[in-house]
Amino acid sequence: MPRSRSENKKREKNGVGQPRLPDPAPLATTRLLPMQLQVGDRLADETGEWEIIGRPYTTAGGKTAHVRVQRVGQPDVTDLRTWGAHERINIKPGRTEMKRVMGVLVVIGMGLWLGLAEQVVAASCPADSVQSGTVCMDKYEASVWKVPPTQTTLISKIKNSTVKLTDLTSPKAVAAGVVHLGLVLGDLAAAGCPVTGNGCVDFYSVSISGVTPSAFLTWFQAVAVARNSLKRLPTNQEWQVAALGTPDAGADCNTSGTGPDLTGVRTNCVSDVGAFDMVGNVSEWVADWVPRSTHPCGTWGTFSNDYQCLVGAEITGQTGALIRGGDFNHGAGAGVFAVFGDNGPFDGGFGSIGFRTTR
Ligand SMILES: [Ca+2]
Ligand SMILES: [Ca+2]
Repeated sequence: MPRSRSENKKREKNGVGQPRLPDPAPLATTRLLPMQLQVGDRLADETGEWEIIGRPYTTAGGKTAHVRVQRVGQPDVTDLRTWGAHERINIKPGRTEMKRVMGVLVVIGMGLWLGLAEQVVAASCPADSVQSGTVCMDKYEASVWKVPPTQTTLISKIKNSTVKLTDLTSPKAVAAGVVHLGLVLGDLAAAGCPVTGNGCVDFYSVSISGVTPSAFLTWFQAVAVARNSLKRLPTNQEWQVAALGTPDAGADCNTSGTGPDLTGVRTNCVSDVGAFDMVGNVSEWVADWVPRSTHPCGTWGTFSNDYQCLVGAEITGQTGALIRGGDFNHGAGAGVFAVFGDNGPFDGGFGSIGFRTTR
């Protein structure tokens, strides 16, 4: 960091080569890297004053940093802030900032300066996901929940990826109308999230273990609930690289069952990066649209026994939306290469098609 003239003068007075202990950070504002932000820190901009409510994390190979914030005094107003990982952010002194300054003073007293302002903390994904290349991929197949807008704390936890199954199923949440959906045909639409996704605002996807993954949903419903959780569907490529290394159809993954297992119970059905159930259980919508494929399916030839249903092009009706991995009933045809382009984004009538999200 360039030094100011006055600081250089002070250094000269102290003698060249004598490292001078820096002044403690002023309390008016402090400039930090995004990854140094802590829950409770406050920042102000033209939209008002905001408090950090989640741990910062990075994407784009550590180049971009994100953190959840909540408007001070309005816990129902949250936002996701994004900066370049090396941008400096002005924060206002809060409880955590006082702690941070006290910590610095103690260090100075010991004759050490840790250079906290320059320290870069290792990037990490929220606990509901795994780092897969440049993205944080959900660890588990998605489950969809209706959460009424009165449940502001719960919604904040969903948006910052800290929600637990016990939060969603507590007597208080159930009494407030929180309900798990995507379990039978039509339940999402009946509850207010139509197959078009239009107006689907009180429904959220989460990545948690020990729960039936949601299905019976269209691509539009999937992207709407992902959006509401500040997430999205992975692209075909993002899904592929997160799936690599998952055992092929067999005992490890649910590929020869009668319905989906609870998320994460197949403890060996894990990919190289740590994502569960990317082979079998429920097939998974991904982001990409394609011309809707014709039948019969093709094959991968000697490369793989997985389904290869991305051939030809229907010229009437819906477009195609890609589905990956195969489901609980696909047997050997399930696998990390299994691909289906023969479903349109409105095909939401299946208990075997779900999704997972990323950010
Ligand atoms: Ca799956
Ligand atoms: Ca296979």
